[in-house]
Amino acid sequence: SSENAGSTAAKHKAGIRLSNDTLPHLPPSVQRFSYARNKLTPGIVHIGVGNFFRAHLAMYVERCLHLPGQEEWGIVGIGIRQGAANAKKAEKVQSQNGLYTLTEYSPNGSVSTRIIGSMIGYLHAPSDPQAVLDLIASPATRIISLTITEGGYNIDEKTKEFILSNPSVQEDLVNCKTPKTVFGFIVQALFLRRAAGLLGLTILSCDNLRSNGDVSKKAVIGFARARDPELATWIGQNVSFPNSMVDRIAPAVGDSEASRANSHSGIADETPVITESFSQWVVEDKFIVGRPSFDQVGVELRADVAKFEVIKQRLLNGSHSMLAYPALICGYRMVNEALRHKTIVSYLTAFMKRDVIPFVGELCPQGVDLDAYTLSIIERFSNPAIGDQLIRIAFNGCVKFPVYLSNTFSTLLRKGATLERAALLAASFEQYLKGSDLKGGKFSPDEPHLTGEDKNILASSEPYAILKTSAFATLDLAENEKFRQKFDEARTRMMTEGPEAALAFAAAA
Ligand code: CS2
Repeated sequence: SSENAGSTAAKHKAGIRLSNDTLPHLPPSVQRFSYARNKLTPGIVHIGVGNFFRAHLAMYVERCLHLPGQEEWGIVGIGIRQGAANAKKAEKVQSQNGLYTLTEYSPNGSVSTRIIGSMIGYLHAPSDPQAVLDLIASPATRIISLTITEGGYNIDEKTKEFILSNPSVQEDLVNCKTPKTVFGFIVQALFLRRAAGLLGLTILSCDNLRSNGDVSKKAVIGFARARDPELATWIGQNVSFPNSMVDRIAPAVGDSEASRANSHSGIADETPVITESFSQWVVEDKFIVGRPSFDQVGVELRADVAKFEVIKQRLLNGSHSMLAYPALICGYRMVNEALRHKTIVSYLTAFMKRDVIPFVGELCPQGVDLDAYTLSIIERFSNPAIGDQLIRIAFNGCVKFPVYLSNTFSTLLRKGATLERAALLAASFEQYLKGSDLKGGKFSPDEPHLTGEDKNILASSEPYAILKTSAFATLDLAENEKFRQKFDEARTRMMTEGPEAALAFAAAA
């Protein structure tokens, strides 16, 4: 779930440009919508218009718009971040009237491109905060959806509370009418809705968090309570927060990905999105003032979302993180490239079959075959067409581990189970932070959520510094003698025999 929709330099201008005007002239191989786009009105305001949103929620809404009576579910995207690059992105999106191509690559090699028209507007919040508040506070808006990344919810991993002391939160609490943060905008808009006697709405998180709806509620109510307890009570009664499990791999789109997609489509899209053919969305049917006909377009509306989340985060996202660091250290840069190696496949399979599955027990949703799920993850990661980047997955490990891996690791520790793979993850994360692999290659580690304290520990010569950072908070790895020993072994093996040998050893453990 990254926020880097439009980082495509427009090198590949070959092909027709994309806008309302060129729609009738697009290549016939590209699938186009058949609804009347000019009849759509905004019912959904989406914050965080990255590739994942554009490949997932916007695609499901696109399908809905082809059904009768769905005109009121157009989406307006909101870019919340400051800065020239983000203002530029807004310009690109607007220059294409919010249209973009979604190119899907299936594991069997077939490729298809469709135009997505569900995003009918886009606002860059720092350029016009009032327009954003007016939109969310308008009667037509019934859903605020979010893809603001795992780290965007400002929740303390230990206390599970919204971090009120965060300086940008404090600033937004003082300047309520001119917010800058996601929750500042949401709460001010809800304040305006309440003052105008309007209904509440649904806040729909589409981020990979445990209980993403409950976490969103914590954040919104936490902010609101600090501002005005009565408003917080009103929100508690008038706003619903469905939990959801989201799944679709959407790689970063740089120049090469963009030109590959564009040369397939024949369209010079400034903001193309690429993805796999697979897509899944399991969501609680808790939409307090209505929703698009998601149930008719492949979305699973169910009460047991938490179980799907456990399986997906521990197996898929967990495997992604387990893969990214050792694979980068081996010199690989693409997910599918790493998966061509048997050792890596057996290491990931061992992680899923020995470290995760034996311990999920009744957390597994009924009817889900975990062996088949494991195989499908390997197949999806191996898909050579999609070209997913290890560096995308490695990004922000410090926020991802607590969501994707800490349950698994703490269970392994508690049960006295095999720690070799967990230890290799920690050792390779340490090496990754140095920005170089063990083959002489370099990359730029990106860990925006490492705290000042983390950086001090890492810069010190303290033993087991990496295990003491917030990436592994709550696990107390540095205090665990057995873990320290496995960590030392993994590190020594990686450095002396090489990362492949360390992987082979971990795969067999
Ligand atoms: C990845 C996810 O960023 C990551 O660490 O694991 O973006 C993953 O691709 C999606 O959750 C797939 O649904």
